[in-house]
Amino acid sequence: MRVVTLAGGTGAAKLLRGLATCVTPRELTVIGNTGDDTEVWGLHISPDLDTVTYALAGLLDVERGWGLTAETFNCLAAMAAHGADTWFNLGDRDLATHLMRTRALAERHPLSTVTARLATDHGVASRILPMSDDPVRTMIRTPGGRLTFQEYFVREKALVEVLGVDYDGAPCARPAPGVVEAIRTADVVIVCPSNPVTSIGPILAVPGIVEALSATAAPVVGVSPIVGGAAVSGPAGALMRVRGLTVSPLGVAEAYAPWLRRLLIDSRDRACVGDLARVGVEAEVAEIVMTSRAHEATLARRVLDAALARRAT
Ligand code: FO1
Repeated sequence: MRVVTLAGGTGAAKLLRGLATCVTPRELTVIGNTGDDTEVWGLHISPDLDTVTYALAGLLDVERGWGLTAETFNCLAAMAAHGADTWFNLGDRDLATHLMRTRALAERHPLSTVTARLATDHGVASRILPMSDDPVRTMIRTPGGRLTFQEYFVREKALVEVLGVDYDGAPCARPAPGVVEAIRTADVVIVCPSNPVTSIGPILAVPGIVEALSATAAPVVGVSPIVGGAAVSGPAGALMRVRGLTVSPLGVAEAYAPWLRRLLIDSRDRACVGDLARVGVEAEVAEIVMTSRAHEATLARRVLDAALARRAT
């Protein structure tokens, strides 16, 4: 069964770990957000691709939701002594990933090739594809000017007022090799519980991806990142509001309609079932906040069952 997922970083990692227990690794494809990519100390960082890679390799720091487990930060301390910016915490072993990626990109290898190589190096058999090899950057408009996503999220701790969100470069970006074909030939497409505006939004902004999602015969099923009127993690609420979306599973469904067929929502949001039906999305009520590894696997199974039940009808 070919399972294709659209994924951000931290929010997606748990569901992907669960899916890895349900499907053969080679049958799992992850299409990852690169709108969060940034440059630090001259290095190209792809936070969401790395989070997904580390999660599937069993190496993700589970507490933080990013970076490697049992990490040290000696280089960061040394850079601070040089007076360098150190608000973006790069771990010592994580740096090897960024060094490898930056060198390969400088040698003109596309990001998709580099990402595949890094996945293999970490022992990940699943396919991890960046949404595009072309640069797309999520920019946050604030009263003080535009910030990159990492400046907004990490440096400013998502505390500044947001006036709007742009996906710089998206109109000219092409889907990375394999992205459209993976969606077209999938048996199931899953939208992970990631931020609809800054994690999934940039993927959808790449011309050709929404068209592929609309055309695929595979059921497209999502898991809501919003539970009880707030994001499970991160600043999705504020960013959804600025895009005119209600901070509820309905707002998530509206962001993905008309190609989303079914959305798993939390039992606390049971009252939204009728609203979702009105925008053409079937709701499936479940316990969607993943609190343990066992829960990740249970929810992943539930998502696959929801998709396959739909296929049978
Ligand atoms: N998130 C933080 O909140 N603080 C950090 O210092 C930080 C460093 C970092 C380094 C490498 C990496 O791959 C991710 C990192 N993240 C950090 C996570 C990242 O900012 C976001 O979680 C994603 O971009 C959103 O999905």
